[in-house]
Amino acid sequence: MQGTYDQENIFAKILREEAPCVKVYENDNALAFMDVMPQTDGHVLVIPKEPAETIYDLSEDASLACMRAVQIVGKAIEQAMGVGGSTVFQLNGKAAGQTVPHFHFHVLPGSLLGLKGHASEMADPQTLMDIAEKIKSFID
Ligand code: DGP
Repeated sequence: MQGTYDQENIFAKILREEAPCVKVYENDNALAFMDVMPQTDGHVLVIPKEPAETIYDLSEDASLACMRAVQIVGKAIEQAMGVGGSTVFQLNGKAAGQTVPHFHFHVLPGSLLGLKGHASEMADPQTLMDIAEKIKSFID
C-alpha cells in the first residue's frame, strides 16, 4: 500500500543509490539487477522506480515499464544461460512470502524445479558480475 510504503527498504535504497546493485538493464520507469540471493545462476529482479509495495499499488506507466523490462531481460537471460525457457514470478505481501516491500518480478532461467530456497544463500559477488555482463551482452 502506497500510504505505508517503507522508504528505508533495501530496494528504495538501491534506487536512491545509497546501496549498490549489479545492474543489467534500466528504462525510464524500471530497473533490473542481479538478485544477491539467487535461486539459480542468472536470477534477476525487475523493479519499478516508483514507490510501490505490491502489484496492486503499481501505476499504469510503471506496470508497462516493468513488463517491458521483463521481456527484454528475460530473453537475454535465456540466451546468456543457454536455456530455452524462463520463469517469471512475484510475491505480494508478507503473507505471500514477500521479504522486500518494494514490488519486484523475479526472472529466472529455466523452470521452478530444482531451485535453491527463496532468499536463502548469498552469491559470490564476482560470479554475479560475470553473469550480469553475459546477460547485458544480449541486450541491445
Ligand atoms: P521477495 O521475497 O519476493 O521479496 O524477494 C526478495 C529478493 O530480493 C530475494 O530473492 C533476495 C533479494 N534481495 C534481498 N536483499 C537484496 C539486496 O540487498 N540486493 C539484491 N540485489 N537482492 C536482494
